[in-house]
Amino acid sequence: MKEKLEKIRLEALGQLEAADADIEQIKIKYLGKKGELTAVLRGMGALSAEERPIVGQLANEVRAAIEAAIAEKAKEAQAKALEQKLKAEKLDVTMPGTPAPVGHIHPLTQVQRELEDIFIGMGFSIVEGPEVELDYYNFQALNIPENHPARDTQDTFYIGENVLLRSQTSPVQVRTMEHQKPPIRIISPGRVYRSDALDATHSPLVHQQEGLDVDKGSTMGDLKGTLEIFAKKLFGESTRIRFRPHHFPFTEPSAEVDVSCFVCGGKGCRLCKGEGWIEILGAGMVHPFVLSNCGIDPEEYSGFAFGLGIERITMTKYGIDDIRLFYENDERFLEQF
Ligand code: 2U9
Repeated sequence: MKEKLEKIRLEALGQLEAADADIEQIKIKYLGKKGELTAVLRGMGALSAEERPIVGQLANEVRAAIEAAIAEKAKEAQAKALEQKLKAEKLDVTMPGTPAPVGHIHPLTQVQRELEDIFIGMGFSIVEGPEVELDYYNFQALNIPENHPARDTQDTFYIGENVLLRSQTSPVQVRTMEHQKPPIRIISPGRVYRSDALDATHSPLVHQQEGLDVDKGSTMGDLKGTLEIFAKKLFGESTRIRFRPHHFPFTEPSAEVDVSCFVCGGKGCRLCKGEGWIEILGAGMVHPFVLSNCGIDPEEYSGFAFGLGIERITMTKYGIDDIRLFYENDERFLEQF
């Protein structure tokens, strides 16, 4: 019996020495219910009263030795597994991060900000106002009579009897003149809505920027000077402007303003359709009725105003021929700006 126990100790400890020892299998083989050491212990009943305690103690020593060796082996295995895990998951924090795709400013916003910077540089402030407007501010206060075609529902989105989606940002200028005494020098960028079907050159939603200057002695010369500087800063120093007589209910005199073509310098090309000039905005001296409607005495003050479409300016500047490209969120288009 003692030899058997010694043999089991040597065999078990020897197997546990192996690098790839299967700890669980060794535990079952020797210490399990049907294990070799368990079998010896079962045979102890046949021993004499003198031998039993001796063999019993030896058997316990062998069990303890095997259990200790198993525990040690398991600890090593755990340590080894942890070391391998740490190695596998090693993170080099000095490695460069994975760049997240960063978006950028939409071309319409880029142009709006460029226009704002130009006019801020000339002393204008930026003012915004509601897109859902009252008929009064969008038409009546602007000297646009009841029967004017602009008021037709085929041109304007009505929400209620006298509530609509603004068709121009002029209401912002009216609201400003109602509660601010001159001098006033503002631009009002923002969305405006027209009941137009979406096609290559029309959109029910477009972005506009209007300007208003009201002061004592504000003249057409001030208007021309302001717009000339604007045109040169936007389209280049050699750009010239010209005024063509026009009519708007809210300005008198009114003009449509062209810039000399920045591609051919005025000789005529595809962009300017051979004209040498490109229309970019409308302007004029604020109509005295409009000043009066806002509580400003036209005998004491005068003002000029202008309005431009940001899509139109952007399409002209970048040679874009379909307005829908601005709204379709196609990255192949947007990433070019
Ligand atoms: C007040 C008084 C006068 C704003 C003006 C225009 C001429 C004009 C269009 C250009 C392209 C709108 O986006 S567009 O379709 N605008 O031609 N706008 S004068 O005149 C005002 C504004 C407010 C109180």
